[in-house]
Amino acid sequence: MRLSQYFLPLLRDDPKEAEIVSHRLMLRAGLIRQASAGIYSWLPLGFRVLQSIEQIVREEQDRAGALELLMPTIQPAEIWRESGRYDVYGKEMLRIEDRHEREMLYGPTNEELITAIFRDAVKSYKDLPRILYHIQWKFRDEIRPRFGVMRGREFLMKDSYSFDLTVEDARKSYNRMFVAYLRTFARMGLKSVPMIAETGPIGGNLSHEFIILADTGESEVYCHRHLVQLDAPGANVDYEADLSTTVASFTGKYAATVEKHDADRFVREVPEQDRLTARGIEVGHIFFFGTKYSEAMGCKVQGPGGELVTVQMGSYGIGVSRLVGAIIEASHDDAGIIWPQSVAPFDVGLINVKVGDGGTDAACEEIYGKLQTAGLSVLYDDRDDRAGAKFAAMDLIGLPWQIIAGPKGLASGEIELKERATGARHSLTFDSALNRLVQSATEARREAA
Ligand code: 5CA
Repeated sequence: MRLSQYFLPLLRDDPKEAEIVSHRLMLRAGLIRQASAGIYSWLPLGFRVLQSIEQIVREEQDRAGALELLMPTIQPAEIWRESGRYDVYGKEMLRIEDRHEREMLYGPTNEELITAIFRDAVKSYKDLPRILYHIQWKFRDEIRPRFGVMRGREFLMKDSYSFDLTVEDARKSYNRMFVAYLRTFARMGLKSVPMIAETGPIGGNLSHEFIILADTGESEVYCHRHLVQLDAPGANVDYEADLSTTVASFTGKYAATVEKHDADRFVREVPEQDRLTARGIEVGHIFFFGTKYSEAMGCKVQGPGGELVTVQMGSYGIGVSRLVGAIIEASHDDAGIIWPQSVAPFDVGLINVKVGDGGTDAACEEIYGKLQTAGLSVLYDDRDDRAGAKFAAMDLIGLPWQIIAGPKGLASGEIELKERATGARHSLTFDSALNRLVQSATEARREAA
């Protein structure tokens, strides 16, 4: 992509309304624009990141055996009356009346709709277990939308729903999603810590929040330091196998959000030097709520002995749009964003230091072509602007690599390769730079399906 033909409205100054660094950088780097409080448009650069994140989430859901479908954003009120949540949900739910005066709503979550679909389609235990998911916009009329996409009113969520015959089977589905979540966040360069959490309006009595530690996190969290050091399971994880020991290694030590925190237990169970009190961002939340919805909505199947069994259910959410902010919170410096390559909008930024200089222009065109032929995504800064301004813009938008090409280096057959994360710059031939870039891209995509 040529920057001269792209749509990348950068802001020089920090926008006043942005309280945290990710919100500031998302506005400055031209990723989003606010449409109204807590509701955002995704500009081309931001949309590319959102889509990469969505794709990683999708691949790990598929790998865990979940099946993708797509439910609408608008739902009928009736099913929420069936579950009993229509009145309970309160002002957070955006209620709409259509032209026939039918009560509708913009879905804040989808337990009711998926339960209705499953109930009407599945009659036998032979069609269990199943995990269904979609990636769809949600609306919650939060009292205080803030921090940009981190606490929006309209936001993109991946939500999965599991259907099992027994509590024991449901626990297996829960474990599958638990492991898939660890892998999903790790692929985005994030270290997530699962923590016992409050179930709130979704219900049930077993739930884990997946927390990214960051100073600007909304919630206070408490955990054993060792949990932060654990590595996520590898791509070869067998989802058909018993995952309970893997899950146990992540749940065996103290970890709780402030709502579930037990100060006495924390002190009793965690040696002083291992007690970690920090702030965290909730990027995912998984729930087991048994028959809460299936009972209320009559979602039953015929069991092996012909008896009717009420289906055991769980639901599993990931904040897809929130993750864009969370990744920036975890990975930035004073100059701007530092994208992990797996979610970066482009692999590499090519900076032509002297646009208008025949030799430099021709060399950059050739480099631009070769990078693309090698399968790399490139943002080519071919604008006639000061070199300093170009460097600052490229640092701000945070692509993992930069190739800086100017007449001096080119005269001796070299370009400069800069790694955004470390700031390290090396003068080398284009061919060696290309090798390095291809290797880095291959590593970043190693786990892609
Ligand atoms: N139905 C369940 C699981 S599918 C559910 O709705 N869970 S949730 O309420 O915890 O939301 C799932 C995830 O969506 C959260 O972990 C969080 O990452 C994200 N999320 C929730 N509210 C917002 C919001 N206002 N803005 C951005 N992301 C949000």
